Amino acid sequence: MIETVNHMRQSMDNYSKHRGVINRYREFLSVTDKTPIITLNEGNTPLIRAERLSAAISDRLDIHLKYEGLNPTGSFKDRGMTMAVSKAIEEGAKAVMCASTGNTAASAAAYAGKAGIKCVVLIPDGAIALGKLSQALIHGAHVLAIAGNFDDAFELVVSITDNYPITFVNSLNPYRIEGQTTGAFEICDSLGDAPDFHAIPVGNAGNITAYWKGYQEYQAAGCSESLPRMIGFQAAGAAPIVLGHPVKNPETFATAIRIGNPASWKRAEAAAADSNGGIWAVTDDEIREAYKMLASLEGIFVEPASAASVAGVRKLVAEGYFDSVKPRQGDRIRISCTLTGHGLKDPNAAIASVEEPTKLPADESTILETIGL
Ligand code: AN7
Repeated sequence: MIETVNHMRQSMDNYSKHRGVINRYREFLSVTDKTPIITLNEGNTPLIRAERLSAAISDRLDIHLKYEGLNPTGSFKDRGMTMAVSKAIEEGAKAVMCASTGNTAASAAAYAGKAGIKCVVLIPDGAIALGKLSQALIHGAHVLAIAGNFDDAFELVVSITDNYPITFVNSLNPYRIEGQTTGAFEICDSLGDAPDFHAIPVGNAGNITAYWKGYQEYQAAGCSESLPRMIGFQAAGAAPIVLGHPVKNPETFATAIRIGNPASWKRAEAAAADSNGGIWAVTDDEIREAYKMLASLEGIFVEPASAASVAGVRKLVAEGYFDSVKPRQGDRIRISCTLTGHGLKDPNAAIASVEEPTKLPADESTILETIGL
């Protein structure tokens, strides 16, 4: 009985504690008492110490995984969308619009639904993961699949939202970036300071921009002491920043980051340069290997784009990048990796990366023989 009561008290406590990133970090965000807060209780995602993964990659690394797939719509986009939609409502908007490789669409659709306004999303036809498409549709967005890629969709949305009364909620909307700074705040709160390095996938380059801004603001406010070196990773077939020019027909199985002309290109380069980090490309094979390692070694199922951060850390280890680095504290280099989206977003990518299930008759002895018992 007492145990039950204690358990109930504890869960009520948890219930009241986290009410989304705006409530938790409001002094860092452009909100006032008048801002209506549209939240799905995003944020507060776990930072998971990845002992088995670290051991498999390098005994000099202490890797921490920020599992953003546990946000309400299954990706980091919710941190920015709560801000963008709350501010849109404050400003009297009746509709929001975005271009998307899938996750922004899913998040915008959910928050617009919660706010009771219209949502229009432009997606590249046939090039977004099934889970994301299902989300945008079930939340009631007007989903337009265009004959073109993300970059084409993005240009159209910029032009339409510039000229018509519909609020732009891609990450060039400054409130999106503001909301996404909270990922960095949470990591500092979990670790007690910033890590030595922060690894992150780069697509449209909003998130690396936001994390770097967040780390700097937290340090300036006296909430953390240090700054991490930002290390970003693009897919090799969609690596405009690494190549130094836009990619006309970007290709990668990590469809979330299949982007050839990132909107926050310059700010991503600045984050890498100013933090003494960098931006590199990882191949689809390297991404796929990291994707499987996360699932099998840590029990964490991410979508392919998310695994680019871990693939990148592995690649830099192989190149000796960390060899001359001294850990700021302790004897291992502390790295946080943003795992941007949940693996269930893209079940087809998982199925395509593994063996088919073994088909057997419903017969015990055959089963025992097959599993070696
Ligand atoms: C899982 O949804 O651009 O560098 O339209 O979904 O901030 O763009 C998604 C991007 C990484 C890259 N991982 O972040 C969109 C979209 C996942 C993503 C990225 C995305 P940015």
